[in-house]
Amino acid sequence: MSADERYMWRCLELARKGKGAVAPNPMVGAVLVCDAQVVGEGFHAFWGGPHAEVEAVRSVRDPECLSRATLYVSLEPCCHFGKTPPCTELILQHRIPRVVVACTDPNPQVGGKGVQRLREQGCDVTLGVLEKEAREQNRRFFTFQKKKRPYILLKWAQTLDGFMDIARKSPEDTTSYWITNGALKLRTHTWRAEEAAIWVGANTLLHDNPRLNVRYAAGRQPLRIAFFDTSRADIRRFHLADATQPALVFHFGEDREEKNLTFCHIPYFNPRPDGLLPAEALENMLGVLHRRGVVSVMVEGGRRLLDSLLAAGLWDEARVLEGNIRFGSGLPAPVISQTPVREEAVEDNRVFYYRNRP
Ligand code: AOF
Ligand code: ZN
Repeated sequence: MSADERYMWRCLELARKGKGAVAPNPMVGAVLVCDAQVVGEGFHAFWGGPHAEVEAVRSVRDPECLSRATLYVSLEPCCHFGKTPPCTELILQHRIPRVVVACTDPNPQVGGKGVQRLREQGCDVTLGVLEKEAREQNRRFFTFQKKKRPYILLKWAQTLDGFMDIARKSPEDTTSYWITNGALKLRTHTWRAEEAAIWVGANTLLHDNPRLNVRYAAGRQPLRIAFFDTSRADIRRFHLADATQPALVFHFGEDREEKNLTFCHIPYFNPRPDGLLPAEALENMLGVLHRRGVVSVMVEGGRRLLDSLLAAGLWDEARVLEGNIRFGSGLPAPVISQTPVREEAVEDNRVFYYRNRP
């Protein structure tokens, strides 16, 4: 590993400390090196707070050394006024002669202009050190900026014989059959805390009435999201709308705000002949989430919403939990026609990780 790569690893490690607190901003870490010594470190710690470069410069004891230093940063320095002033100007002001950047910032307000500004002012910029790793760390932010929609993570549990539920005789039958083990239940709650939002379909809301909060792990509570035709029934009968934490409901009615409950209008749509939600309807909902700064969603079912997103290619990652049990018959789980990128054993259960690689 080269010296540039070693310092960039440290930037990625520092960046991680902002996890869960910076969204919808990216996680960013920065290291200042002078005469082969690390003289400063910093990371973006919370949304609206100082950027990594600012923290790194602040942490330096002897600012004199900055005019001989190299700044390592895991994302291109910004050149715009957001909540905070441009980092490029800070770098130029301190006459830092060399900057090593992992990847360009996909935010259209920056998008390469930060690197360009530094180079025009005579700064020596190296771009692309640990680029793949840096993009992976901020994959939610990259997808959000580039595709103008949240990063979409699909999650479901299935039996060894590929069913996600038993065969229900009537809609009133709401007995729940647990598929996966206790360890995976804890894991699911950790995952919930890592995403900005959790999204379920109308049938899951009706049949399971899920709470969609984080109970068995520490961390932030995600925004709870569902589509529901509020002209047909009162949404308040569901846990999701209990106002204990924020929820967003897509409906055909008007935009409306109540305490911890946001109603967002989407244009009327009919399901496709095969029962799935049309791609356009999904895109409308995702567009609303993008405008509201929801950087990632974990979709926890049901079958129709998962299948609709899969059919439309609107997904980035999937985590399929396999319990050590067979149903023999029932509701078949969705099928992903790609090979998993990773497989993990959790006691007697397994998790298959997929990435959408079109
Ligand atoms: C950097 N260093 O540590 C981060 C950057 O509203 P602001 O001022 O916080 O700007 C947010 C945008 O700045 C964000 O969308 C992304 O493009 C960039 N984030 N840039 O130079 C950092 N966190
Ligand atoms: Zn900045």
